[in-house]
Amino acid sequence: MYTVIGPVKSRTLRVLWMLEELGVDYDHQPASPRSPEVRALNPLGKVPVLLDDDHTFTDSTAIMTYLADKHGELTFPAGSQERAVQDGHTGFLLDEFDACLWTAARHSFVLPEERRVPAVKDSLKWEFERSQKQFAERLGSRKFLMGETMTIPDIIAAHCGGWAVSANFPISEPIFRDYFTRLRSRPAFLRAMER
Ligand SMILES: N[C@@H](CCC(=O)N[C@@H](CS)C(=O)NCC(=O)O)C(=O)O
Repeated sequence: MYTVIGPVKSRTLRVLWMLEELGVDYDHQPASPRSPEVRALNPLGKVPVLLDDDHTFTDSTAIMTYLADKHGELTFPAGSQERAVQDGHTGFLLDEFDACLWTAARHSFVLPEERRVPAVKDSLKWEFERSQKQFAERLGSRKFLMGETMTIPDIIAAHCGGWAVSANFPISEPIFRDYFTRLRSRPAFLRAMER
């Protein structure tokens, strides 16, 4: 039995969504980032954390990769050429979408107040718009980034789409908006959101 730790309104949603897609049983403890419960498992205080028997795993991408490999779904097999392409999409999304949104969050409410530089957000919004164009080129007319098969980077991209909307980052690419709206209407996503 898996236990997922972290609130739905965080990157924990990626793991909850994946487990719902896999149709696997799990417990969910919505402990807050930096809470004593989370720090006891991850000294950085970051979520998500996954408990699997005696093992503790951190980082949403590492956890999703573990689950996808273990269950043989939502990924191409390790060592395949498709997997290298898939991992390239994952890297792009972490560098260009996640990092941008996370830097904005740091300068809004994560860093100590005296260390925040709110003006950086204008530049990040510009970068995010540019990255959406690059995303649209990657996706083309495909259903998912890897074609007909939904994989880990689709979960990251669609999670970042919703994150961008709630952080007031403009969605400038209709292709990106249509894509993440479609993914976020999947029954597994809606079940994860109900947590
Ligand atoms: N790369 C990590 C980032 C984890 C992370 O920063 N999580 C946020 C919530 S979405 C957090 O716990 N922040 C608390 C902090 O940075 O102190 C992942 O993908 O899991």
